[in-house]
Amino acid sequence: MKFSACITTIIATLATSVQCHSWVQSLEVVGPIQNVSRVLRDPTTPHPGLGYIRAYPARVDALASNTILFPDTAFACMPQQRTQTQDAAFVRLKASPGDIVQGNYTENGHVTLPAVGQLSSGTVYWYGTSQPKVDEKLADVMQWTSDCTGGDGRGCLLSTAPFDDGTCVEKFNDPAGRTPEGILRHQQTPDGLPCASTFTIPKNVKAGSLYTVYWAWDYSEHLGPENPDPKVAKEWYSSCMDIEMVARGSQRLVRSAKFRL
Ligand SMILES: *[C@@H]1O[C@H](CO)[C@@H](O)[C@H](O)[C@H]1NC(C)=O
Ligand SMILES: CC(=O)N[C@H]1CO[C@H](CO)[C@@H](O)[C@@H]1O
Repeated sequence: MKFSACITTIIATLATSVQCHSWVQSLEVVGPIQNVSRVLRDPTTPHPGLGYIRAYPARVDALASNTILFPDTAFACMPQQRTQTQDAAFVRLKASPGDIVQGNYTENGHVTLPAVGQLSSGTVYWYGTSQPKVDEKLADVMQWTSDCTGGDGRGCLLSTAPFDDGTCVEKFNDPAGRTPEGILRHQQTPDGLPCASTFTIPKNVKAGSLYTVYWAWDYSEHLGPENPDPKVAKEWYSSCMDIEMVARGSQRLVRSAKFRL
């Protein structure tokens, strides 16, 4: 294989695992009354109106990607994202209770390169809580439900979406090995397009607080049907982020305030 975004490794359990990567590159309020510009932003520099994950390393880098092979025992966040820390330039999103937020992440070939026997590029889960833990476990988070009563009740499942949003494609030079669908998308958007999904911040989150959001991507099925044995490696990825909750109508919305009246 001439090129792959992924590196195939054999890990201790004798399961073949492909180390891929993706992470939440930016967050943006897209509703319900925001003026949605939907302009594609260069992810290597911060932009007004966009928010970023915890401790974003100020550049596009695999340092931002967190691979989870054993979701039953793993932390929800990578070490540098376990506390509510933020890069000075790549700031937190500001949003209000009830806002619809869009998160973007690059497909990095996980949609358009079938070379690894891909069955599905998997599912993305967005979870939210006002009571995050430094040692948050992914398995505890995954018990949260959309009615917010699941597991220990500290958080909610905000949204579930296919990783492949039907349009995303990375920029590539050589179409060899790409899926026909990937080649088609690339013809339509030669500069590439990130994958995106949205979630709604619950209306009862308090203005003035930090609301924590966990993005978890289950990519386990790309090699075939998922093995339920917790001792067999899976393939998940996560990003952890905080959103600064501000009252609606506050001056965060300089660029769109007139559309919110
Ligand atoms: C996020 O992704 C969507 C869908 O690809 C795109 O329309 C939007 O412009 C992207 N946002 C940023 C900030 O790049
Ligand atoms: C519909 C609408 O008002 N769109 C505006 C959103 O903001 C951009 C950038 O400020 C304007 O160019 C659009 O006209």
